[in-house]
Amino acid sequence: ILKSFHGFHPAPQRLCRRFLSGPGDPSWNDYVRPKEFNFASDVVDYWAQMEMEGKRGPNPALWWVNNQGDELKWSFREITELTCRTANVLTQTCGLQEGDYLALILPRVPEWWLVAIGCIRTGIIFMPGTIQMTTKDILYRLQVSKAKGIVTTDTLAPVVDSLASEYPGLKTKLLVSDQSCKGWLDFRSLIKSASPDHVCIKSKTLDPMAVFFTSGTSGLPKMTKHSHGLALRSVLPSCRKFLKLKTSDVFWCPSDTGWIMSMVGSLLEPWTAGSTVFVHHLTQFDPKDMIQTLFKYPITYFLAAPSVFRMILQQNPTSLRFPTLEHCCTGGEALLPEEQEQWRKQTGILLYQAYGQSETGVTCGIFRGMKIKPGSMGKAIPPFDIQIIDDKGNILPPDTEGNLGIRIKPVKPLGLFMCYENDPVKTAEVECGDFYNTGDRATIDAEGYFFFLGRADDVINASGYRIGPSEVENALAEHPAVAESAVVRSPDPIRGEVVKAFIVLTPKFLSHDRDQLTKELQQHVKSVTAPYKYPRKVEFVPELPKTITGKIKRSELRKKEFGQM
Ligand code: BCO
Repeated sequence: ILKSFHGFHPAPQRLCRRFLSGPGDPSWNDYVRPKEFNFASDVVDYWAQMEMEGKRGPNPALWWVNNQGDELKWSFREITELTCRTANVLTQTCGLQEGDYLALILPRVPEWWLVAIGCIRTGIIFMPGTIQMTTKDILYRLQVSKAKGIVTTDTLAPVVDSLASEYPGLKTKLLVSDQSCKGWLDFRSLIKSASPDHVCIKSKTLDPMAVFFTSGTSGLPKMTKHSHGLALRSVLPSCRKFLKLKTSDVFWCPSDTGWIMSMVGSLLEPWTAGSTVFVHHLTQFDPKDMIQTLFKYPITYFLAAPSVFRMILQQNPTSLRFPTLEHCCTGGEALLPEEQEQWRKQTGILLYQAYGQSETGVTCGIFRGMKIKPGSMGKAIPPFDIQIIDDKGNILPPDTEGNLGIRIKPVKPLGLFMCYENDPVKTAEVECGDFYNTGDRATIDAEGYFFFLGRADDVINASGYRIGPSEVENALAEHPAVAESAVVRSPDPIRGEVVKAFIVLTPKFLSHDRDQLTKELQQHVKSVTAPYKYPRKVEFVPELPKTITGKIKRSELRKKEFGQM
């Protein structure tokens, strides 16, 4: 569909010219806060312009492959044109407007990038979600956000249709598939006929851009709302120094498109630098596939959760000396110093740690070239001022355990989430004095390096997924065998932590085969909520420890798991 390239209206791009090209402007620093910013016009279109002026090499902006031998390469000029077309589909064909919510539930297909940038061009707030979601997860997200539109695949389209009576608010349903589906608009054919002429909105930096759902100790996932500031943060000098990406880099972040890690690692960071985003559309995670990919393609930069690195190492292949790989970065869960060392020994490449949350994006990390301290997740990345605080928000001295806090007063830094949408109580709960309390326990040393210790609450971090115990307990409660349950984290050599369920059986099931029942309950959880949350460990118990008021003492069970009792 890219026969001509004519509809591109380049924005003035003064902002990006000041930093993205040349040695940079000294007045461009981590604390500047331009009133307006839009990643599509300020970054994507900037690189498209550079391509037109012959100032960017021939490497693609997006390089997509799958296991069936399909391959696709798009330049920034093509991305600009296709996302202008997408913007027109979203607004003209679908009638969506700035400020409307759109659920974006796609696997790693190129259209994910088109819809995300198309939304940014139009001010439609997109909500990435994993394709592992089940009926209930999707219904909840639609209802709580009052989404006007959804983009998904033919696998999930029937699920969405089955929700029509419970959620009649969908104005538009876009299908990304080679097949058609009744009642759904065919995205692929629509962008072919849509006009490439589109004028990007002039978004204010603090206007909303995207929402990520994130789990907490209690209740259902919260809508973590981010402004365009999340994208602008990638342009700030410290973020550029953190990864030190070049236009010639080929960047691979295999994280699921539903998570902020994918947004940062497969879109914002590499495209800000004019690098190539590499995407391997794996339908099922397989570390052997990953090794092959790292050998086969000229990937220079690899960002993934620690579990991915562990699973690759566990394959014990003859060689892990990847021909083009230069830099590896990991985040999303804790990494042990031994694992870091093992990766270095086997690949010859240092494994740099970073830390972030759905609320914070990239927060701290080992900057490229900076001294690595084993087990440390690095230093604060400005404009974030990170401190270790007590429960009242007082700053604690070095080497003292406390909560990892990000200063929000007097000014909330760019890149930090705006709020939990429609939930002022939960938003206020995470404010602690002058800080946002991440809920993570850590220490800082005298040189400003942070060391992660664990969650302060009951949230489970299993192979980089944040899982709320009550989400799993609610799923278990729907099974007739479960009288009550308590879900906690439990250590695991590969996934760091896994979900463990302590279950009290209903009398009818007491005589059932326990192994059989374990499998049945695991399958049940996989079917009622996103499968990554299922309890990999199950223990049947006669009763659960409780307080005198009847509240389950998850902490007691957790401590037992970690041998602390
Ligand atoms: O292990 P099982 O086979 O019993 O079950 C697995 C899957 O097979 C299964 N499953 C997956 N998709 C399914 C499905 N079942 C039914 N229908 C589907 N559509 O469910 C279980 C899913 O668990 P998993 O995803 O943990 O398993 P897997 O495949 O072993 O993947 C391993 C990892 C390491 C690749 C995966 O856990 C992963 O990607 N982890 C990283 C998550 C991540 O990116 N986190 C970052 C969050 S953002 C952040 O932290 C902020 C940083 C700035």
